Formats: sequence, C-alpha cells, structure tokens
Amino acid sequence: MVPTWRLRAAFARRLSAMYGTEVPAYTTLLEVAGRVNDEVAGRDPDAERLGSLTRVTAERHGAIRVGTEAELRRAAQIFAALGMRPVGFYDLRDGEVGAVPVVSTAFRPTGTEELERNPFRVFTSLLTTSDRRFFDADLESRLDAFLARRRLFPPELLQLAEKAEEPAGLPEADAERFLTLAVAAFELSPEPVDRAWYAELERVSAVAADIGGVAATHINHLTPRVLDIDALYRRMGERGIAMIDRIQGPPRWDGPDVLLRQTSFRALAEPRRFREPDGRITGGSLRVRFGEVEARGIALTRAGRARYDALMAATDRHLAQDPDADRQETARALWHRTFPRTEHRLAAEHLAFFTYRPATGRPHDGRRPPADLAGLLDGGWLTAHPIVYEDFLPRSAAGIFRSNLTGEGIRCAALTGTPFDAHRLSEVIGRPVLDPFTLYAAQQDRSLRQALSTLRAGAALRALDAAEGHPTPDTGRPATGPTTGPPADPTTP
Ligand code: OOG
Ligand code: NI
Repeated sequence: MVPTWRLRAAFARRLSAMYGTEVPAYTTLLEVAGRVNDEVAGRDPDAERLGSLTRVTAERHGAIRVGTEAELRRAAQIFAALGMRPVGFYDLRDGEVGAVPVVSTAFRPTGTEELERNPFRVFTSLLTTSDRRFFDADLESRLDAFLARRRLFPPELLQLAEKAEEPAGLPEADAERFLTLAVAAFELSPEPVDRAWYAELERVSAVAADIGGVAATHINHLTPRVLDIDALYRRMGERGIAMIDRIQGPPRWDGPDVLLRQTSFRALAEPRRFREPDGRITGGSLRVRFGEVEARGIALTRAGRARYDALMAATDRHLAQDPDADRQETARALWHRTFPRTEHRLAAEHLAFFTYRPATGRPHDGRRPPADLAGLLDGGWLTAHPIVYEDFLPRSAAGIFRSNLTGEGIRCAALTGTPFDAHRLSEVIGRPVLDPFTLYAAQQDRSLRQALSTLRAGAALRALDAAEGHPTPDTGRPATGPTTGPPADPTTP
C-alpha cells in the first residue's frame, strides 16, 4: 500500500514538475528559492524554527479554480484521497481591492504529523455564477450551460480517489494510475478556446473567463516556500523576471514573523489555440498563469489576527493621507508601535499559537507553578514553540488575483450578492469546511494540558478549564470563565 501522505507528496512533486515544463519561469523561481533557503539555513541557527528544511524545501501550494458545485465536490474527493481537507472560507467578491466573483477554501492536511510529512495545500476557488453583481440572468444561464457540458475529472480518477480515501492509501499499481490521472486533470488543455465567449466573460472578469471560458481546469500557479522573501524578490528582479509591485502581508521587520508574506511574478503570455466566430482555428496567447512565492510565520489567535487587520487598515489610512510614503516603511513604523516585538510577548498576551513543553532543568524546587500562562512563561516553567500558519489571507489572495488580471472587470455594487459562508460551502462540498483557528487552538491546547500535567500545575489546569468552559474536576460544576478556547476538535488526528 502507498499511504496517503506518500500519495500527497508524490502528487505535489509531479504537479510541480509538470508546471515547470508548462511555465519555465516557475523553474527559475524554484532555483532562486532553493538557493535563498540554503543561504538562510547556512547563516541562521533558527532557520528551522518554523518547519524543518526538508519540509520547507518540499513545501508548495497550488491554486485551482472551478465553475460549478459539482466540480468542487469532485475536486474535494480527489484532495480527500491525498489527506487534504477543506479549511477556511474566503470570500473574494467584495474586497475593497479588486473584487473577484469567487468564494474559496484551501484543501490541506490538518494533523501535525501529516503537515510535517508534506504540507501540500491547494487554494480552491468556486465561480459564483449566480451573483448578480457580476452576471446577469442571461449570462448566468449560458455560463451554467457551458459548464454543465464539460467534464474536468474522468470517472476512473474519481473511483480511484474514493478507493484511496477509505481505507487510507492505494496499492502500488492503483497509486501510479491515480497520480497520472490526477496530474493530467490539472494540465493546460490543448482544446481551442472560443474567442468570442472568452472575450465576453473577460469583460465581466478575467477570472470568470479563465474558469468558464475554457473546457478544462488547470493549475493557476504553484508556490514554493522561501525563508527570506525580500532576498528572493530582489534576485528575481535581477534575473529580469517582472514581479508584482509588492510583497503582500506583514512588513519585513525585526520582530517575529507572523502569518504569511507572499509575492508573485506577473502572468506570462502562453500560446493558446482559439476558435474564431467563423470556425477557423487560430493561434494566440493568454496571460493567466504565474508563479508565486511565500514566507510563512506564526499562526495568530483571533485577537492577534484582529491586531493584524487593524494594522493593515491603519497602514491604508496613512497611505491615503500621504500617497508618496513607502508602504513597507509606513507599515513597519506602525508595527513597531503596537505589535509585540518578541515571541514571548505574543504567547503571554495570547496573540499567537504555540505548542508548550515543560522546561527542562527547572530550578523550581518546592515552589508551585503559577496559574497563568504569562507567569508560567516568565518563571521559566514552560517553553513555547511557535505553530506555523498553514492558511491564507483573504486580502493577500485578492491582491494576488488582482495583480494578474488583464482588466478591471465590472461589478455592480448596487445589487446584492448571493449569500455565501463556510456553512453553505460545507453543504456544497458535502464535507465540513474546518475553522483554522479551531485547528490551531486544539493543537496548542493538547500540548499545554500535557505540559501542565507533567508539571503538576493544578491551578493552571483549572484556570484553563475555566477559560474553556469545561466542568472543573474538583467541584463538578460547570466553569463560568470566558470561552476563549474552542472545544477539542474530534476531527483532528
Ligand atoms: C488564487 C489566489 C489566492 C494565495 O496564495 O493567496 C492564492 C488564484 O489566483 O486562483 O493563491
Ligand atoms: Ni497562491
């Protein structure tokens, strides 16, 4: 049997090799990213603090876009075979910066061991054809009819995916066939593109055209992880590859790396065949596919994320007042004023997620551990190890989408959009869309409880129970503290 994680690792590897042949600049990106990672690993003793070099070197995310609910369900089946589950809900339809008619989730492994083995994830977007802000009733029905006629995934691939999901893995021969079919499903289709239909959709949104104007789906971009994204950005420029004008996400600064920083090179013109209105097949090109790179930091709690969002909004306000100011410098100055400068403060203020371990060689003989996390950390009872952010940022995603669009598109803001949320997306997919905060909190909680038990830190354990609304074991009564922590997630292995 080939176990799930090997299928996932092999799929990521083969997809990357395939994309490298389709988009050669992506291969340059991999080379530069690999070199930068080696350099950082050579000079920084902490380089592996947010993931082993083996993990980071193999780490990729991909992005795909599908047109219908049925297509999304089938994609989810394929990802399930690879141990990837939908996590997070992203609505990209009404961001202030460039709305795109899609809602998205990311398929990814959720267990810590699975993530360390191979963290491959795919940002997956569903076209919202019923959203009147983008599509009128006539266009919606023609779009739906076009999408209903195409088949993205052959039945054999879906059968193998079902077989791989339960029990986890596939026999060698099936695994080979599954991987071949799965990679082929995301190759660029040689089918001619209907010129007039594509152009009509492109007037509404270039993303709508990329999804609903062609006969198949394809990988839109693949993203390696890099340990110094600023160095990578400079080097790509030196190699003559046009990058988008900025790095999305937090600024570079001397405090802890948090969440996600991303940048990409501009979409390149790729040769495509077109079917003209008179039936002739002609040559031409489209610019939709690109390469992206990302640096990952520590996962933030809801409170930490609120700080991040407020800092982004404050940066926008400053730039609106002073449009000539440098965005990075403006952001950095604001971060210095209000964002914790150390991992220790992030942990003590409950702004980021960590796994906790009892400190070894504790000089605490006879003393009792305190009840609060800040006290346990300050007193040297616990050590905190950061949990890496495994998800995406809606605003950065919108920026990545937008930076590679050909035109502005149209969106009629006066109309109301189709309501969509994580719950509805779960129903569409037929599998629960998991909440990223819940996953991180459960991981943190498990490690903290274990550490506190080892330390016999009864007071701290009771405080934790109270904060999470669990019954306290000594009284049997339900605790009444604020429910800052989520219940343990039974779905996390
Ligand atoms: C997805 C854009 C979002 C990211 O890394 O934030 C994304 C797309 O272009 O289909 O991949
Ligand atoms: Ni991406």
